[in-house]
Amino acid sequence: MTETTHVTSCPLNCWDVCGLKVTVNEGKVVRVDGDEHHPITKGNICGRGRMLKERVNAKERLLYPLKKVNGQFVRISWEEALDDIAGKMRKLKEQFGPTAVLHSHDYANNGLLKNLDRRFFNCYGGATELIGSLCWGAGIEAQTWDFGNAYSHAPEDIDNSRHIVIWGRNVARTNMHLFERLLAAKKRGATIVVIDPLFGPTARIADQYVCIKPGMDAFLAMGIMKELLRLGLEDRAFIKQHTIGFDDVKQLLQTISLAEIERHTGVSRDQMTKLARLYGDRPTATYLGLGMQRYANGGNTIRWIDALVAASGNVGIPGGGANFGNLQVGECFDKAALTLPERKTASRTWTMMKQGEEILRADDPPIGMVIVTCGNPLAQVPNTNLMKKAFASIETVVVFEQFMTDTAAMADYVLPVAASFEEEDVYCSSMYHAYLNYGPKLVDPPGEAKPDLWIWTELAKRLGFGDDFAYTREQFLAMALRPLEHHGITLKRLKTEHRVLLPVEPVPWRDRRFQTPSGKYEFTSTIAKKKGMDGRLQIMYPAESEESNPALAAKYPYRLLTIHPLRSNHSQHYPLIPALQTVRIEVAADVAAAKGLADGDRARVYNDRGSLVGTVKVLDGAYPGTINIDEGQWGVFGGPVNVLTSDLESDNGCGSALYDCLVNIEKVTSEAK
Ligand SMILES: Nc1nc2c(c(=O)[nH]1)N[C@H]1C(S)=C(S)[C@@H](COP(=O)(O)OP(=O)(O)OC[C@H]3O[C@@H](n4cnc5c(=O)[nH]c(N)nc54)[C@H](O)[C@@H]3O)O[C@H]1N2
Ligand SMILES: Nc1nc2c(c(=O)[nH]1)N[C@H]1C(S)=C(S)[C@@H](COP(=O)(O)OP(=O)(O)OC[C@H]3O[C@@H](n4cnc5c(=O)[nH]c(N)nc54)[C@H](O)[C@@H]3O)O[C@H]1N2
Ligand code: SF4
Ligand SMILES: [Mo]
Repeated sequence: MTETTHVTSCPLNCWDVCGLKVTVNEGKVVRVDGDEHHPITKGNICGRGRMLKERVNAKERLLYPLKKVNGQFVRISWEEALDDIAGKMRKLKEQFGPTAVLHSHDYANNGLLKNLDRRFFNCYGGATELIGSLCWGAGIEAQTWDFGNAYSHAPEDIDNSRHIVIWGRNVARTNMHLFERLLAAKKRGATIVVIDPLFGPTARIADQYVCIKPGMDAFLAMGIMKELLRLGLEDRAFIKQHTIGFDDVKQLLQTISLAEIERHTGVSRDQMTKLARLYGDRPTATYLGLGMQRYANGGNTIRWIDALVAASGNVGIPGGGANFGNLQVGECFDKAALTLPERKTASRTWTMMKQGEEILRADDPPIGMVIVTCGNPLAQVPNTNLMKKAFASIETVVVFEQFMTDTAAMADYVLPVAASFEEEDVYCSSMYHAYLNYGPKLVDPPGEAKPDLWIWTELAKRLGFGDDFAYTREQFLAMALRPLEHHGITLKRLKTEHRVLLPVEPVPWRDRRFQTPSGKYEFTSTIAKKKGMDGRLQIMYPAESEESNPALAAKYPYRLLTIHPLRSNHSQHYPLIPALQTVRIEVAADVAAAKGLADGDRARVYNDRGSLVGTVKVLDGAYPGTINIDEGQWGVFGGPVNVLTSDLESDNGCGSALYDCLVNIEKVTSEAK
């Protein structure tokens, strides 16, 4: 048979949503390359995308439905698996109502049809659902309070920026096509600033690197704002005509001195003055990452950075923006047509962060079953030891998976699902660019693995709402794309052109019409006030810090970051890359000196929640007292790092505090076998 090459999309949860070219031979994926015709990603892809070939072909793929009997998995038929699960769901609903079933999920796959999970649970009558986000929840809510929504500028708009501030985004590692644009911007003379506690490859290309104490970015924004006002560089016309609450900001700024801010952030007054001049010399673009909002004060931090961008007149102008997420992309589709929210009759919601605690506490009704899709919560949700206890307490754990992850290993039923290139879908993300990529089905799933949608359909039939799933994938896609028809965007066009640009505003808020209740940019938030909160910007510290909890800081003096791995998308690539299968503990130079640690030493990192052993690597240029362990490691390889992290929610209730974590570290001289 001859090879054929097809244009498709990377489905992984990532800023970039690259266009791919996938070569197939004899029903197998034999090569994954970049699609040079994709307008944003232009043929360049990362190793994680390239390794989708190894992932789909891996010998470790799950091939058959499994049921745990006396602690061991045994192969069962799909009939038996589906009948058992549907039977238990029916019983739970009769006895307790539909919220006795928990749907635990994340966003492992950017396919639009992955939203059909919600259709299933809505038609079932509801379920206990998870709200908020481990990933970016604090920042999205913060921007919703400030602007009324979270919108970013189009990638090309960076060409209009005089200065570019990369604030807590690990661009070289997580957002490679923004990194390419940064290199080009630097070449044409734009200034690049990187604000991050860790000195990495993005900082290496910066004109100014600001090494900040973790969790203290709001203070830096305050310091820059104080200098901006002292130098008279604020945009008075914008503040006057298009904002509310600036007097509250000025008042609060008077209560804190630059000396205090220097002490809190580790950033010098000179650097703040320089940054104030740069923000005043418009247009300055700010690219916020997710780093500094994964703290108990994360929402307030993003709001202070937004406030700085707004006060300096960098909102709604080409080359500016407080670029965080781009929810315009997701708003293009008719998600209600896919998910049928009106079918829900009962509802209970918990935040993503608190699922462990809530499972253990729930009694009205208790959780009788959890169904896990597109996620690996026992590695990725904070406080793993609590999560394990919670999952162990549930009578029936069902996991739809491709691999035997830490979560699947705990399941009572594991249902094998299709992976990349094994099902038709369309792909986009509300993170960076606004292209929608078409992804045809290129190969069959191995063994008896099935698409998630097939499983929902079979369960729906058994539970009496099969009619709601009696549509083809194309029909479902057409439902979701309907609002785009009057822009000339149809599935047919997508199939021929491979990708289309969604109708989004490239320079959000250009018309100065904000989606807040007042229609203005809100330094003091009406939405927050309506929720019973103060609404003004605050002075706030991370929860695990010398300032908030000195006793804890005395016991656990080091700050633990757990950033995203370079070579893996969260936990997904670890089983494929032997070099990744150890825990690497990166420590700032002062930590190494204090604890007598050198590269290659074994060490144990611990706090009251858990402990982890790994191999030390000393970091250059990291903020003193900082330790990093990349997230995503599997239990069998010594992970996950979330045994150490806290399940606290962010200040605005919607995000995680994954990086708000104090630990101690000790050298390990002999390891128990
Ligand atoms: N290689 C790779 N790429 C990915 C992913 C992956 O798993 N692997 N995941 C994708 C997903 S789902 C997401 S959400 C994105 C995340 O994309 P990023 O936001 O770039 O990723 P993070 O790893 O969260 O890293 C954030 C950065 O914030 C810094 N940071 C931590 N705390 C602070 C702080 O208090 N202040 C400041 N200023 N900086 C801080 C960290 O040092 C790090 O450089 O990446 C996407 N891309
Ligand atoms: N400590 C720490 N923890 C973190 C983070 C951090 O920075 N530090 N980052 C957080 C962030 S930003 C995110 S987005 C989350 C990510 O959390 P998760 O999404 O839970 O992480 P993944 O490892 O990508 O796990 C996804 C699982 O879904 C499976 N999967 C892939 N495609 C499909 C599919 O089509 N159907 C089904 N049923 N399953 C599929 C994969 O095999 C994989 O096991 O992790 C969060 N956790
Ligand atoms: S993981 Fe991200 S950067 Fe890598 S190929 Fe996929 S979309 Fe592109
Ligand atoms: Mo994420």
